[in-house]
Amino acid sequence: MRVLTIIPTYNELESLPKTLGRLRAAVPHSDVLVVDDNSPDGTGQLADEAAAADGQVHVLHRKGKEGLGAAYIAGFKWGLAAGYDVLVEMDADGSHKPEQLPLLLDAVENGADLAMGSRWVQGGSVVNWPLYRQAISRIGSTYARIMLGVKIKDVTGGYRAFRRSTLEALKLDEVDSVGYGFQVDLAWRVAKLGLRIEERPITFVERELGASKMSGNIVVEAMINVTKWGIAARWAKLTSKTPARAK
Ligand SMILES: Nc1nc2c(ncn2[C@@H]2O[C@H](COP(=O)(O)OP(=O)(O)OP(=O)(O)O)[C@@H](O)[C@H]2O)c(=O)[nH]1
Ligand SMILES: [Mg+2]
Repeated sequence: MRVLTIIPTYNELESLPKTLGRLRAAVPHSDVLVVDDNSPDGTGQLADEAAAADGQVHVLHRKGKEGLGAAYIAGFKWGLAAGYDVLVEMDADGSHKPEQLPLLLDAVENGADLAMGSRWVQGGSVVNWPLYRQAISRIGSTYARIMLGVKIKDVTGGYRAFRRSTLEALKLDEVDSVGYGFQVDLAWRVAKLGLRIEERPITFVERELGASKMSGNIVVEAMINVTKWGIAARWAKLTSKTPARAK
């Protein structure tokens, strides 16, 4: 299977070279697409240099910071057009260990339509992640699981491998949420299609270098959307079960 690992970047000058190096060593058959939003720190240039030195590394330059979701959508479209069979989401900051990517790729090879790296299944863990971030993640995931009625334990996680056909089945142009909301949105869309989602335990490592792009807004957006989607799904179920009145 032809694999493309998509790494969105915004000011990841320090982290990106390490992540790229580890990824190329751990999974040499995966091509890489860095999607940079014109990072002021020159991450895009650095990615260009990496691409010039390594034919399996590609770069997609975007005009400005439009959020993680928009960067991934652009990356997915690029990868689908280029004919890849599996498209991977991976953060640049080292939180997603490239050495664990084979776990996700194996799951897809064995039939999963979407393999998700999970901190909150047995065997999953977090390293150096502040307690308040763990709490937000756990509470957010649990809320989404209950509200949306999905079985996924780590629904906000961003280490994922999509089978090509899964992304083709999604209406990517309709996805407009950003941040964690984007990750939940995609998982929810895949779940609604009835496709096979499998979680694999990962060790999530807090970023060592560079600054976080996480914000309170991102969390609030995700919570509001999950609430809306959950209510809409319940409403749809309710109205579809109402028996048609005899004429
Ligand atoms: N292209 C692009 N990449 C982004 C944008 N926002 C975040 N990213 C990248 O998405 C990945 C995840 O962002 P992070 O800042 O690590 O967000 P996080 O993992 O939720 O938070 P921390 O790890 O705590 O900083 C990183 O590789 C970022 O550089 C964006 O607007 N555009
Ligand atoms: Mg991060």
